[in-house]
Amino acid sequence: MSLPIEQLKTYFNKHPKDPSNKYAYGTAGFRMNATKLDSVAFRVGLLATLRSIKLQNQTIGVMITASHNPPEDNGVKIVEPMGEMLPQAWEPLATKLANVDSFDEFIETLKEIIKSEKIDLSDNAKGNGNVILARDTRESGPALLSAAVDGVLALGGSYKDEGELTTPQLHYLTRSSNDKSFGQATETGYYTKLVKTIEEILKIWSIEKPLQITVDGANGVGAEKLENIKSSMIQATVINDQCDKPHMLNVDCGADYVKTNQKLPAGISTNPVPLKLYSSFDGDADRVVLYYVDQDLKFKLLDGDKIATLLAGFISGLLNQLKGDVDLKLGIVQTAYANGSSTKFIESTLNVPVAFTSTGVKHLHHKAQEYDIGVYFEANGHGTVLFSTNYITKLTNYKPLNSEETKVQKTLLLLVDLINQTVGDSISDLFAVLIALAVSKKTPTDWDSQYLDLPNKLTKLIVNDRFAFKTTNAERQLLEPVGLQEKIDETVAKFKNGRSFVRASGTENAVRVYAEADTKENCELLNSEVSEWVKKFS
Ligand code: 16G
Ligand code: ZN
Repeated sequence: MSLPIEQLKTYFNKHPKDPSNKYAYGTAGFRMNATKLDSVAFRVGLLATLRSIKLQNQTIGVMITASHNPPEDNGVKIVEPMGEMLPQAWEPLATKLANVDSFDEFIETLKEIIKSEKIDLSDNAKGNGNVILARDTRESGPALLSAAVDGVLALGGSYKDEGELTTPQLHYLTRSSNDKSFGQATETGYYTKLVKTIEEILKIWSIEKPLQITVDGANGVGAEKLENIKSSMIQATVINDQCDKPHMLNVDCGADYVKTNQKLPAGISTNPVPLKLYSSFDGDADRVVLYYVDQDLKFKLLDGDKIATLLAGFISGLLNQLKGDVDLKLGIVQTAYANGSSTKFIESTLNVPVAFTSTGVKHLHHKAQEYDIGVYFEANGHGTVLFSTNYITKLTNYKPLNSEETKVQKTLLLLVDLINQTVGDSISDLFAVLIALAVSKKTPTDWDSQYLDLPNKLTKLIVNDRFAFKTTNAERQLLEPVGLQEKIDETVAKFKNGRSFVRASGTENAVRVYAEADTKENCELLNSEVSEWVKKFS
């Protein structure tokens, strides 16, 4: 097959690009106001098809979502055959293809990609590409999904429209379409695998009380999908579940709202039950945070850092119960946003090494793959636990010394099926947390009291040029504007337990300023002093 020029032209003209729009494949794909995304979705569909042809027609995923962004935004991103993010080397290709204006430049760019990536269009014995697509509940979703489908058809590829799914479900389906051992490649297959695993673990530990939780579904796709997890052992009550009202998506609710504002979402805020555990998903259900109110109705957040420490502590506790030889490397991956107290707790109490990466799941995910058990979570609740092949082999071959060890061994192996191995997943992370609490007989308060978060404040500044802010050391220090880091260091030194960093957002035209210190007043003061320096240097 050579490029079907006439066919490409017809589709190209159907999805015109406004020359004044500029696009960049950012931290999580293209994301912006949905009205500007039609031409981008078409081109991403096309690029996903090329990626599939390059990878011998393995299935590639395309997800239409803007996660926790407001309802009027949308986005589009590509998922690799094993459920990972698009390799970084392809991001500039996506950006270039999204930005060309004329049809001639478009064809020129396609030819360049085909040449530089050594894509053999003539070898189409297996097909002309295979793409599976899904979307969240946004109003703009169906049209953008059709535009992406046109991208697949323009190259004569095959596609499957999975309709509304959570982002992690699309990752699951992409992976299981290529890797049969991962699970049945249907939405039902996703639920069956999860429910079966949860029930097995509960049975091993003779837990008879169903797992109970109230979940704020952000009025998004996660709310709808959670309802499909049906089991006598799971009692999930979903609130903010109006997925048929897309204008309410993420409005006054959802994981990002709760984490950013450090307060209860709509639907719970007026009548929280003290000491009861609650949870919030984000708009595409790849982030989860939990929380409760204490006896004095004070809000207590259990964010991504707390989830990481709970799960790492749970897994290492189980491993320690095996007295035979299981030498497995456990590590936690965090970003600069991780609360300083969590890092200290992990290193000095859990005795687990911590690695830092830049913000964005792709960075954390790759780092986590260096361990046998790689626990990664962003403070915002996005993360998962990755288990290596070595982990599975060692534990499968382990000879338990007694019945207690058999329970531990089985549980450790079942965790691989419980926790989504492709990407952070609100649903599976939530159940991993509930199981860790149930098996280790911990209350939300026990979990929360492992360490006390340092007061922290995150603010956003609009600057002339956010690209002038260049960071190093996992975004914890600034290289440019030259001289600004020295000022931040001098300011931080004035505060007890002070820490602050400044980074350009990867999803918004802004710079973010983070500060933590011993008291609420001090972290606010530190944040505002650093912000003043940022303004002076921009
Ligand atoms: C994206 C990232 C998220 C990160 C956020 C940071 C993925 C799938 N999502 O939403 O992990 O925390 O960007 O946004 O990687 P920022 O760069 O605007 O601060
Ligand atoms: Zn999300």
